[in-house]
Amino acid sequence: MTTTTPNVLRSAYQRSVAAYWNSERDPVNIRLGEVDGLYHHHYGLGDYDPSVLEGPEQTRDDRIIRELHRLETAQAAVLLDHLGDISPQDRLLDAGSGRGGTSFMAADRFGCQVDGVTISETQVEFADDQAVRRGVADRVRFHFRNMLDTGFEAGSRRAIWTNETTMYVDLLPLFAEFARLLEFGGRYVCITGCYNDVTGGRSKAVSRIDEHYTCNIHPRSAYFKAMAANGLVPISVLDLTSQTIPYWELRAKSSVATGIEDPFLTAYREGSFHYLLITADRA
Ligand code: GPP
Ligand code: MG
Repeated sequence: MTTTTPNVLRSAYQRSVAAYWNSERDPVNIRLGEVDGLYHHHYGLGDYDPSVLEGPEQTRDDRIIRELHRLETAQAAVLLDHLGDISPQDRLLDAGSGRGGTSFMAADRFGCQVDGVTISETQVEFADDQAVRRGVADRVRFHFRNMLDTGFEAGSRRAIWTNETTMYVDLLPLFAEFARLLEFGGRYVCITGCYNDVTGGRSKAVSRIDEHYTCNIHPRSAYFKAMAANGLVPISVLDLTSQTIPYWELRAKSSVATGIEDPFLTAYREGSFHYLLITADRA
């Protein structure tokens, strides 16, 4: 059973992040979600079909939107590929669940129960409404809770993921909470952007990304230190940087570009920033 968590927003920073996501209605997210009802808050993976840029001008924008959405859905599918064997009895946690896209894909693939937590009440309402529309409200639920202190029962989770959400929290308390929630041998999958502290500090382009989203991108090493400190043992680390660059190139040519495309492309190309998928098991 679960307990409710009072005082979800615990700092001025967390309140400002919640305010950002409560008012966010960005066409790059809404118009892509309207393609098939899966609303994502992450980026894409894989090569785009160059033919979307050709053909009739009046449908060009629609073709690009659909292609960006296909690449974002492909990204979530890669994350789910790393969750291991999940049975319908298992319970999963989507930490920073946004409008619910990855949670619904997990529930469809595994037939299991998924809880999503977010500090945006608007996102909880939106995603719960999607769960009703999709007919899965009995097993996919969204909660106004803080991923640093979810209130869920210890050992209750077979797997947990964060799909581009860890840049909003300190990693040590986050992974302590995940270690508490995961059963022994349970799995954690993280897709994140992190800066390259092997070659230097936070680059100008990375700082621009932080400023744009009110987030705090961590150095690469911080992930592995915080996992080791909390009994989370990496089993694979994939550098997805080269596979996400085409998404940003296509997005830069689209009508839904937000202005953050150039900093992402600069940071990835200059090597100051990586797009990583880290899989770890609870020891
Ligand atoms: C937002 O996705 C994702 C983040 C704010 C995390 C930052 C990610 C990094 C890899 C640094 P979104 O889909 O809401 O963003 P956008 O509106 O730009 O599409
Ligand atoms: Mg988006």
